[in-house]
Amino acid sequence: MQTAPLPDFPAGFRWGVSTSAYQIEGAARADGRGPSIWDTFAHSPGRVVDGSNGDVACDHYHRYAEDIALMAGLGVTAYRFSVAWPRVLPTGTGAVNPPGLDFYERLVDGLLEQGIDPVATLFHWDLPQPVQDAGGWLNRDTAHRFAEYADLVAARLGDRVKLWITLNEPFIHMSLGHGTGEHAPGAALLFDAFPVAHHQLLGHGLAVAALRARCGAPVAIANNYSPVRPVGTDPADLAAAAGYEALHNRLFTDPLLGRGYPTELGFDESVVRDGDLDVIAAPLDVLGVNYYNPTGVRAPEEGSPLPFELVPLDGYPRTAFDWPVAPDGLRELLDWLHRRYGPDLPPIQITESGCAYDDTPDAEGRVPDPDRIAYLDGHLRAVHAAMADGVDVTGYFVWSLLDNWEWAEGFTKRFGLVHVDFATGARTPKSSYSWLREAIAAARREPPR
Ligand code: GBH
Repeated sequence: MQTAPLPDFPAGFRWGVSTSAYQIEGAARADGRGPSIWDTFAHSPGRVVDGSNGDVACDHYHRYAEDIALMAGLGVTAYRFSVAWPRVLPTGTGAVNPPGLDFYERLVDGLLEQGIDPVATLFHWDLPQPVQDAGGWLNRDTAHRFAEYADLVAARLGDRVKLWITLNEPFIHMSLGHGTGEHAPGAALLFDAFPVAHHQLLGHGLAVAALRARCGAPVAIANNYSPVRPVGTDPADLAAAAGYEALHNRLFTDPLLGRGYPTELGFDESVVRDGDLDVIAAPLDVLGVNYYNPTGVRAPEEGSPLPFELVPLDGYPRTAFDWPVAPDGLRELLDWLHRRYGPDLPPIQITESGCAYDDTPDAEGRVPDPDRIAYLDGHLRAVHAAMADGVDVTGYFVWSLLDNWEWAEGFTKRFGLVHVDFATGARTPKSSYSWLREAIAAARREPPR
């Protein structure tokens, strides 16, 4: 598919792809890896739509060299992966498992050989099961265990990782993992899940301090955001939308950027101790923004357990996940962050942006995915427009390099630039891969003198 050339991005803009450990690595029992809450959850009947699990996934643990070659061919300047805590510390704490750290060292060194910046996320939801058995993120101790683990990884890789990301989407781990139970560990506490927010943030702040003591690499967190649009004009609809915005977009970011927790949500903050908010507000070098789509919100039906109702927004094409394709929402979101946090907002990198479609190889073995090309083209233009509005955005990572294991959706949602045949592990670059390769090459070309 042909698209008009993209506008110019500044030299040094980071072009990346993202993945996460449990979604691609497989090798669940190899080389001393311990179980995580996602192993337990996926192996429990009824939790994952197709009954699958991440035991094998993309077998990236064994095929990482091939995957680095795919990234080199794409021309990205950065790769965002996550370190599996239970690979490094099989019981979550205590004795390190050397082969686990060795794997990430081989990966990091392989990336550097290709001139690709390693960007390492320390927690992408795969908590060691023994840490969960001790209370998981409901227990304040987990914040300290996380910082110890961060310290250990930084001691080994701190001289080579170019950007650390402490947590991925703590909102989703709180809300789906502990609010509704759709994700591991499967707790359904609704608003009583607040301690999971606080302890993750505390763990983030303690990890930032540990990383700073170990190395000079910049530090970030990756939050998911969604611009909130009220559906309906009733004061009750507007209030529901404002509440959802506080919950989804501000609960984590307000305390990270020194404003404390939004009070209007009425959380029981008795787990917050003196000094915690200072730890949490440790300065960040980059704010990671994961963006998928805007959210429509209106007042709930009588008797609903939630103070809002999420409604599909009209007027947009939809992905295979039924999420609206709304590049305008990304500009709206970036402008909102810029307006709301002003000088307190660190430079932003879009740490995830992408879409799922039912991509299948054709008779010639090619995988045409024109909808993904349109998606990426639109979202890159939206980033550029936000930059012209004055928002400091320094990178964009596509979710994802590979089709992978999509949590509770199992293997039914394909987000990759590269198609994966899950029966054989065979990788086939899709047409979006070729499109992005050309876009990155054009952007990285020296501007004419
Ligand atoms: C991310 O989560 C994860 O970090 C990543 O692991 C995952 O594979 C990827 O995204 C794709 O899912 O109410 O229908 O508008 C994304 C969190 C939560 C974003 C639900 C989109 C929209 C739902 N998502 N949300 S809708």
